Amino acid sequence: MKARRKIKTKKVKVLPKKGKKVKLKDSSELEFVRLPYIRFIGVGGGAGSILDEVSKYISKNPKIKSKVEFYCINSDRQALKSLSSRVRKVLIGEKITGGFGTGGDTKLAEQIANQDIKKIEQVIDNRDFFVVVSCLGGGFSSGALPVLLKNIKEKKKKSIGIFTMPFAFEGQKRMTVAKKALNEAKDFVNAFTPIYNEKIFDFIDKNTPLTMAFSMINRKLAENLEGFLEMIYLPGLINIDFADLNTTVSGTGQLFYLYSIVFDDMASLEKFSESSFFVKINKYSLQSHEKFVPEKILFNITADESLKLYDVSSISNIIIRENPRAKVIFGISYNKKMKSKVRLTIILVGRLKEVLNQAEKKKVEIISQNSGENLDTAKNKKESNGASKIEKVEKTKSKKQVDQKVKRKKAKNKKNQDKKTAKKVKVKKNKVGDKKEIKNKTASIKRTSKKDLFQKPEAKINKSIIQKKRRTPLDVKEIRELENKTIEEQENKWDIPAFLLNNEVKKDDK
Ligand SMILES: Nc1nc2c(ncn2[C@@H]2O[C@H](COP(=O)(O)OP(=O)(O)OP(=O)(O)O)[C@@H](O)[C@H]2O)c(=O)[nH]1
Ligand SMILES: [Mg+2]
Repeated sequence: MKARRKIKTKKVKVLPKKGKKVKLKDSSELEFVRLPYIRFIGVGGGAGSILDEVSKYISKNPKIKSKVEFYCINSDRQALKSLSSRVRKVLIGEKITGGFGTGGDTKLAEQIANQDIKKIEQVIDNRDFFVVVSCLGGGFSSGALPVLLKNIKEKKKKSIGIFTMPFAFEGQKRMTVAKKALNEAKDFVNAFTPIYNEKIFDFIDKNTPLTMAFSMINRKLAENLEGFLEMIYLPGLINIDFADLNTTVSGTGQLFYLYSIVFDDMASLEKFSESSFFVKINKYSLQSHEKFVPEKILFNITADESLKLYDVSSISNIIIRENPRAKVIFGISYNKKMKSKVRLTIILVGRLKEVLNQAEKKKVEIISQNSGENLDTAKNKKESNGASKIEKVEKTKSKKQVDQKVKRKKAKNKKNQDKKTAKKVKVKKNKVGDKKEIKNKTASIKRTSKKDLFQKPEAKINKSIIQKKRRTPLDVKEIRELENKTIEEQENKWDIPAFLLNNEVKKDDK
């Protein structure tokens, strides 16, 4: 019998150590590719219920169910036991709480989370991207959350947070606990989204039982997350993948909003967007983004093959209208099952207007310190340019470069000047013949010119900043953030196709 020839396959590693090996159907070359997994981690009882609902939803979607994992961390054994086997359970602080909840004690939650840090570390081991869910206001959820997030950040992994805020009827104290936890947590996540439980009243009537109301909130979240996972994991005609997600969320403490909406047809999508897209979407969702400025937008359109370029263009225009200068990554997926329906999944990452304004103010201060101009001049200069905030960040950097260039030019001019003077001195030397005096002059000129040439212009700038005003750690942090942001922008990973930039496809032109 003939021996079967061995077919050689090439191993392609996307992320070396992570994920399970997945066999691709249509390529013998790329037979083994490791898919990066997104791991969901719920913190506390409410988050466990949410992940139970989300995992139920996802388990019905064979295309993505094997690509996500669900974990729940809690001190309450009973609450963990009530979850389905789709969610892996991690019991924390058993020795201290005896397997019960913390009874609203955030300090106790923090203490047991730190004591059981090894268990938490195991949950974040061997994955790089986490979606952390927590229902703020509760003891365990509010106290243990920062411990988990801090650990993720220290390990230089990425996380986005989905944090629910309590109902008004739960009392002021719970809201205060929730706000405090949110404030602590946001410095450790790349981006977070607050979900206002209270907003469910916009969707339910008076007779809806509480459990049903919670279930509705959780289901809404599950629908959005399903769209999000499909966008990341399913191949598209224009594909959005994990790397796009990574780029979109990079940064610290940003706000993000996630929506996945199915429209009956293109006409209803267009009708939806007749007035402001955000105002509409705000009404539609449990999230809230008054005063939110999206700086990065990742969106995907799923439709059947009849989707027209014009449709894509008009959807994009609707989205971009909110901030035409936002960076955009977009994808298109075909799905025969959609028939005339259109699904729009969108992630908006940005900051509140006032936060941006504060950052802007700080930038002007830094520029004025760098250039020695007074605040008003620096501000006027920036404003007269009429540049966008994103452009302004770039300008902060280019301003530095310009300063350096000017200094270099000055140094060069001085060198030339020195040479000329040296020549003149030489002539004089020949004429007068006073060798000693001339030698001293030349040496001193050479000394100063060398010193000038080798003195780094940046060093001068920094010195001047230090002399003018001692920078606080906050200043340093902000400067660092600015620099990171600029670098990110310069990576130029973003592609806005020409037809998306043409914002003027108006209805009347149709
Ligand atoms: N959206 C949503 N919110 C929930 C749900 N269950 C609880 N919550 C909210 O979450 C808050 C915190 O509740 P839990 O998560 O049960 O509290 P915990 O963190 O386990 O706190 P302790 O039991 O005190 O340690 C509540 O005040 C509710 O506002 C849920 O199923 N869905
Ligand atoms: Mg609990």
